[in-house]
Amino acid sequence: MRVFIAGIDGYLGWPLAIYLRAHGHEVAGADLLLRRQWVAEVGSVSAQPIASREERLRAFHETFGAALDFRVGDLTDYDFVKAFFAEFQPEAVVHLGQMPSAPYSMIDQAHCVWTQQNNVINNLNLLWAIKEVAPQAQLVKIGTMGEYGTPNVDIPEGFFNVEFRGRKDRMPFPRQAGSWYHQSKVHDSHNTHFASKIWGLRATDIMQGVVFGTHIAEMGADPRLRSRLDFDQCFGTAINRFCCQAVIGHPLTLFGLGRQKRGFLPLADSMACLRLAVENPPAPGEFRVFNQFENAYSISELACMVKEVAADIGLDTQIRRYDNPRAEMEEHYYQPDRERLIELGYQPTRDIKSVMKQMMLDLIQHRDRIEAHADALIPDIRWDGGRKRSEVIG
Ligand code: USQ
Repeated sequence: MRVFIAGIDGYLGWPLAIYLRAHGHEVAGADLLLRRQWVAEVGSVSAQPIASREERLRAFHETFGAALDFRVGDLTDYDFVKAFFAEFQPEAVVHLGQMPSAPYSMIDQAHCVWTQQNNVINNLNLLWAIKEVAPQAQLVKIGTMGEYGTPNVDIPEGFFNVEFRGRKDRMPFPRQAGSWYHQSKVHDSHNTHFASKIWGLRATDIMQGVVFGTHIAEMGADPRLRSRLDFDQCFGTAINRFCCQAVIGHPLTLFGLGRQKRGFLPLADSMACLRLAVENPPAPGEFRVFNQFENAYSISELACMVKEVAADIGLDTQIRRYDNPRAEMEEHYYQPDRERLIELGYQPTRDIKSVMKQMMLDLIQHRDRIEAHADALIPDIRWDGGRKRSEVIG
């Protein structure tokens, strides 16, 4: 299948290009290389060194014996997107090309507005380009479990049956996002649903949990093929940050009570699920929603797992509570469904501790890079728009 990857240089986009090519698909993609700039802007680097675009392309060619059409371009530039689609004629478009950080979107007015402008407009451009150039192609859109928030009821996959004043309907489940970034994904969900309804587009909206991991088997041993791994307060996410903290002997940073629950999944599971979505498209006009995660865990449960795995490889780790820079519930009910991908064949990785161990073994080799940017580990971006470094509270 011809698969276009929007955001092909990112944490998910680059591994997906390798994974889909290794599984027989033809891949092309675009990226403006912004993730590299954002991480520098917040004073950090990828813990794993990553190759330049040119080196990545050379390594891809040598590994797969075929060139990769990876262009530097802006997805908010409609002419660029439309012309690329007209040439490549995608059968599936996987949209991973957005600003993905909740804290980054909360920095100030400019970061909030830029995030929503970039994310909402580039998704609209992909929808329009599919409609105008490749109307049979499926859009596989990365949304987030965070679109739902943490309601005090079970979370279905996108839709639920409602009975109100004696009448019944199947309706979108409420979205109650927790950051300007998560809000941008809510707008995308609404726009994508609307586009599939009016134009008969095929779309899968993936409500993905927090992804963790340093590599996938399909990358082999070539260091030029490996993925980035961030640990700063904006682009580093919970397990990735904890593993980086463990390898430099920094306390694991639980925010607030640490009893917040989220869905998590290894990078390899994310790749497998995206492939399942691509290879099993919905019918024309169908807008389907998949909740994509291996399992739900509390943040303190994960920190304890990281501490235990770190001990196995001789690392002594402390867990500390920091005052929470975010406005979020720290203790809540959390019961999201996760059936649709299982029905398509998803087999969740059960042994997530071995993924953590592999990560730490990979990261130990880059301890110096993390230590040199350890300042970026402590959050100071506050949900009220202010800046104040979090302190240890327990
Ligand atoms: N947290 C800590 N300590 C840390 C980092 C995070 O306690 O050092 C807590 C946060 O307070 C939050 C939870 O862990 O309650 C998750 O935070 P996160 O930074 O790992 O993830 P989040 O900001 O929710 O965003 C990430 C990705 C985003 C994706 C989302 C999926 O950056 O692109 O959409 O995960 S989800 O969380 O399901 O919304």
